[in-house]
Amino acid sequence: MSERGRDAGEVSRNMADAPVEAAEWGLVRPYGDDTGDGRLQVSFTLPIPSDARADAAARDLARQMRIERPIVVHRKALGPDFTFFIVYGSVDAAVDLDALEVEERPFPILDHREVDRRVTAALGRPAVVVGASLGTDAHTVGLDAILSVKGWAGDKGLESYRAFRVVNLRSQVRPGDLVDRALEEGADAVLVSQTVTQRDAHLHHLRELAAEVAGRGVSERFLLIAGGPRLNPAMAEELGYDRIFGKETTPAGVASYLAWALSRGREAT
Ligand code: B12
Repeated sequence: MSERGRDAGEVSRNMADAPVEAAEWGLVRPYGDDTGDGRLQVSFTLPIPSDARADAAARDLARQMRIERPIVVHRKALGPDFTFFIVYGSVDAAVDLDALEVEERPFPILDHREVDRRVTAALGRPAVVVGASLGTDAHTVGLDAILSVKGWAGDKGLESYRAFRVVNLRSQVRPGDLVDRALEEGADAVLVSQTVTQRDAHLHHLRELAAEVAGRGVSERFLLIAGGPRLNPAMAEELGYDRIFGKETTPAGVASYLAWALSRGREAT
């Protein structure tokens, strides 16, 4: 229930009322042809051949998802036994923007010079950052985007800061080996990347590392940070991490977080 005392569930089932209610109540619905008409498209794959029955199956699934008047606008065979669909339709669900809880970023985005100044003031030396792509995951591009000088989208990575000494262990690193190396290097922060989410492999690997760190009693020695395209920052506490970064993370965002987190409780400014 929002502060305005209205619940998105109270919205009329009559789609013709939707734009009016949206305007009056501050609710938003998907936009297709007109504001608030609730039109959207969804995509999915079904394990069936691409034929007329497949269209009917996709529409039926969409109706069960409360998508009204579903139309299959794209159907493509993925081999003989699977079919990919894009279905267009409309929903009467609405979002009450006032009722949403969104975490504000607790740290400011700093420029290079300020990151260098704060980390050096806090530690009296460069911070040691040890990074790896964990477990069976062979993807390194995301990790390199954050760590290497070349960075991401014109934003240089942590190696370009005076404030950080970066040790990049690359991919398929076992949790135990990562913790060994982090301790050997005197890491202030351990940064791990997870890209593959099949069968929740990413969660499994992240939990394994968190358990290894906790099991060895070294949780206080370094910050534990994870990143990847399908990770949600809200999962940090549940997974036992200090911070989690999602898709489109910038190196500056990570550097700023490190400057903030490493100087908390110390004379940094
Ligand atoms: C390149 C690539 C590969 C390359 C990787 C090469 C390399 N050295 O990294 C190769 C060919 C090896 C590969 C292999 C596989 N891949 Co691949 N791959 C991709 C691809 C095309 C691009 C990924 C990428 O580089 N993105 C660019 C980077 C910059 O983006 P990013 O990873 O999201 O990183 C950003 C953020 O997420 C964040 N971030 C990421 N890591 C970290 C870490 C920290 C600490 C922080 C702070 C932030 C952070 O910051 C980055 C910058 O913003 C994607 C599809 C796609 N278009 O995304 C598939 C994809 C990731 N791969 C996929 C799959 C399935 C595989 C394979 C399993 C295929 C197979 N059957 O063999 C294997 C996996 C092997 C393994 N054991 O891991 C799937 C994953 C599906 C899933 N969610 O599980 C994808 C999505 C393709 C698909 N649509 O199916 N892959």
